[in-house]
Parts: sequence; C-alpha cells; structure tokens
Amino acid sequence: MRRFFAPAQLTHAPALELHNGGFTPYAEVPARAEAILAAIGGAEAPGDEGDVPIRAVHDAAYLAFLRDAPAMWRVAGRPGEAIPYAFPIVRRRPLHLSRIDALLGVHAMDATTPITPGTWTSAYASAQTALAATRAVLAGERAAFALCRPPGHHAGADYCGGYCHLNVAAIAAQAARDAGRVRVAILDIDYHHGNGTQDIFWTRDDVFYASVHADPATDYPFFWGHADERGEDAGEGATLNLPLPRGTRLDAFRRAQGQALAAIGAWSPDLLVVSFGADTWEGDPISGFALTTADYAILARDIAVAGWPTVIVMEGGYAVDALGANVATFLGGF
Ligand code: SP5
Ligand code: ZN
Repeated sequence: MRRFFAPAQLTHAPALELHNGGFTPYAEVPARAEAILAAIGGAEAPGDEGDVPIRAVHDAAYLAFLRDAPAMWRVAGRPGEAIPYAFPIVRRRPLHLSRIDALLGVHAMDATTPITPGTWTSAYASAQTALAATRAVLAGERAAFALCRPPGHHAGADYCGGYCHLNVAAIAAQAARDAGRVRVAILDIDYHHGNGTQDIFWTRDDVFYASVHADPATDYPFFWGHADERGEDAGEGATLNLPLPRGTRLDAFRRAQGQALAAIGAWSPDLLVVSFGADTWEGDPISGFALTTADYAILARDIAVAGWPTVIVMEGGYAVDALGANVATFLGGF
C-alpha cells in the first residue's frame, strides 16, 4: 500500500497541555509519527498542492489565525505556547475582536491544544499528506495511507481542539468530491468522536459520516457524538453515531463497525475515507477501550472486503511504544 508522510509534520511539538486542572506533558508528540514510520518501513513525501484544497474546508479567517497566533501571543508578552482561556458560549453574537485571547477563544474548542510557531507548518504538511494519499486512490490505488500528524477529526471549519488543527479527513473527502467522486463516506474509528468532521458535513448529503467511539457521556468531546445526532437539513440521516461504553472489546467494537459499514454500503459510496485512531488499544494512556494489536487486522479486513477505494488517515493513538505495531497491523489487513 502506498503511504505518505512529510518530515515538516514533526515541527509542531507543544510541551504541555492543560487538562484536568493542571499542565501535563503533551500526548500528541512527534515521536508518534516516527514510531509509525519505523514500523511501516518509511513513506513517500507528498507534493504541495497549495492551500486551495484546505480552503475548500476551512474558513480563511481561521487559517490566518493559525498562522498568526504564535506571533500575536509573543507580542502580547506571553511565555510558552498560545492557549485559550475564555470561550464565547453558544449564542453569543459574533464580534470582530482582535485580541489574541479573544481569537483563541473563538477558534478553539478546548484548552488542550496549544498553538506553537511550528503548528501551521506541521498542520499544512499533514493536510498535504492526506491529499497525496487521496490523489493516489483517485488515480486507481485500492487503498493508501496518510500518516497524518497532527491529527484532524476534532478540528471544525473554523476551530481547533483535541490536538487537531486542520481536518485532514474532511480535506481528503472534499478533494475527492472536487475531483468528481459524487458520494464520499467517512468511517471514523478513533476512540474519540470526530466532532469537527461531523460539524463540517452536518448539513450536507454528499458526504456520509459514520463514527464508532467512546460514549460522550463519559468521554471527550462530551458535546458531540450522542446517538441521536443524525445530521440536519439536506444532511439529515447522513451522520451516524455509534457510542460504546468504556471497556469495549473486539466483539462489540466489530459489531458497531459492521453497523457503520452496512449504513455506508446502503449509501453506496464512490470513495471511503477512514479516520483511523489507535487510541482504542487496550494500553492507551488517555483512553478506555480494550482492543488488542491483533484485533486491528480483523477490523481492517472487515473494511477492506467492502471493496471501496479507501483513503486511510491517521488520527489518535498515544501509546507510542505500541503505536507502530498497531498501525502496521491495521494496514496489513488491507
Ligand atoms: C485525535 C485525538 O485522539 N484527540 C484526543 C483528544 C483528547 N483530549 C482530551 C483528553 C486529554 C487527555 N490528556 C492527557 C494528558 C496526558 N499527559
Ligand atoms: Zn482519539
């Protein structure tokens, strides 16, 4: 399987994240990508398609913010990395503010995702990696892997969060649409619900979003991913959420993924994007499912037998020592 990665994706390396009332070491470390790269035996460098396919998903003001926030933070005299602390609660009227703290609140969904001077470079490269894998599949590959890092599925059209800045799965799906694939589906099997992807396609009937994830009643991102969220307007019925309890093992996960695949099959996609997170692994330090390394081959085969052209993008997975084996095993199932 062709696989893609750009070294510039390593530039984003926050030291700390604010979580559970204190600063802890940042979980989404560059070593994640290096571990995967070693396990899969390297990857091709993506090309550079510029920002047009990124702007097809993300707001221009948000992209400018991602580029400018670190300098604004510095100019404001702040030490460390840019982190928001005040958020415009739902239904506040839109205000056109310029203070860095206000912008951080507008463009972030949490305080666990610092923006560093290397963030834009890494996120941009991660998006190019997703696009390269998408082009490979559009050109006839049955499946291709984008070693995206930073990940993407928590990022919305105009906000970051959950270690994500640019929604690489959405950028891949949109690029496939713009290349003429009429019906695109996204299967999200990261431990966490992909709130950003859901938001981006919430009212659209051209991209189906199905997610298997930890119940948001107990797990981040809390405010999205409940079973009754099904999309709205033209997108009604084109979103499927399958929350599972902590402790979930292969059988229940596989059943839920099968339900997602059946819904995607009924919808008849021209191309599938898989948001793959290995944070469903039993030893993940921030998650609560109990999949084993061998389970990933079974889950991958269930997806592969459907036969859709498939772009696999990397999302979460924080047990760095096991990450390479988990990802390699998943890819080996295709
Ligand atoms: C892409 C993805 O998997 N994002 C996950 C975001 C989860 N954020 C909330 C949980 C933060 C837990 N932080 C643990 C810090 C350990 N140093
Ligand atoms: Zn995750």
